[in-house]
Amino acid sequence: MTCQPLRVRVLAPPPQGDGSGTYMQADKKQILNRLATIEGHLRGIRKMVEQDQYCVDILKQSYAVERALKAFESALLERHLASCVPTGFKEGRDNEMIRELGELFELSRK
Ligand SMILES: [Cu+2]
Repeated sequence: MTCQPLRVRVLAPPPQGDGSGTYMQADKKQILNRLATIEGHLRGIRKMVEQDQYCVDILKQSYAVERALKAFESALLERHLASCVPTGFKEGRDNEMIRELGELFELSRK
């Protein structure tokens, strides 16, 4: 990920102190967990192909990976919109933020 560091908390802030990124880490961990699940799933599909399993069964698993990847993208985009984008605007990088979001929107439709 090439995002700016998370500076805006999506979840409720800790009771006191600055929290030192506890929530940020949980967020990143969730995203990494999603990726790990997808990687494991893909290895399973590879094994199915190597073992000449039925195409329909392999395709069903592949569709499931696609759904998992979409969920990963949603989570990452949500994180970006909640953290990097507001930070970019606060830092006066409005045009860059808008250009990037437009680019993402176009790519997501291809
Ligand atoms: Cu971001």
